[in-house]
Amino acid sequence: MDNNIRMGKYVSMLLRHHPEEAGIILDEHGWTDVDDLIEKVQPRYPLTLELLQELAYGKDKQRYEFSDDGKKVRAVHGHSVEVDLGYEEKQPPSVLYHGSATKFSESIGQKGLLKQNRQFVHLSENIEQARSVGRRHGKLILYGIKADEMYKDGHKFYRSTSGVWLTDHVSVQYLWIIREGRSI
Ligand code: HQG
Repeated sequence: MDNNIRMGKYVSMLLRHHPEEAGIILDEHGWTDVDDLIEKVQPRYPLTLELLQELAYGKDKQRYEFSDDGKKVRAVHGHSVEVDLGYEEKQPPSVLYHGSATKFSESIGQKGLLKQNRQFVHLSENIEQARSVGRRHGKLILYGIKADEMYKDGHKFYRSTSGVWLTDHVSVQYLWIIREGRSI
């Protein structure tokens, strides 16, 4: 694996899951001090401000954001630690997508999409992004989500700064499997 990808995974792990691993502190909204983060990562990876900015605005999607004064940084989605990102509830597009792996399909067929270790279930506006998220876990299975129906039924959605949609749970009635451009 490319060293910058490894470094990005490490920084994401700190900002989303285990800040204590490097002794950084996240405030209640998930922010941490940029200089402190760089200093605490450096024994392991040659992180600089420029590299942190590159990691933040990744090729496929944004992952971190900086405060207006540039002194703080936080992950914009993906957290397992309890933080309040302050995203406003928002009406989603009529359809959203979720990429997963076939090994999970039986369980998803029974329980719907669960947030597992994270604070939210993560959904994509765009099918390509859902594909690449799903492939991380194994043989891809793609789900369509009837977000308009969920919203009408009172489920809450949040759009992260990265454009990823967050919700608490997607029950089976709102899901369908997408196969080769056909739906079943
Ligand atoms: C699956 C990354 C069994 C779910 C990504 C997924 C995303 C179930 C896995 C963001 C299930 C959890 C989040 C059920 C859901 N039974 N398995 N009932 N319900 N699952 O990594 O959505 O790229 O926690 O389908 O790109 O894959 O790092 O969630 O396969 O946006 O910025 O359980 O994290 O962001 O896996 O990924 P994850 P995810 P970055």
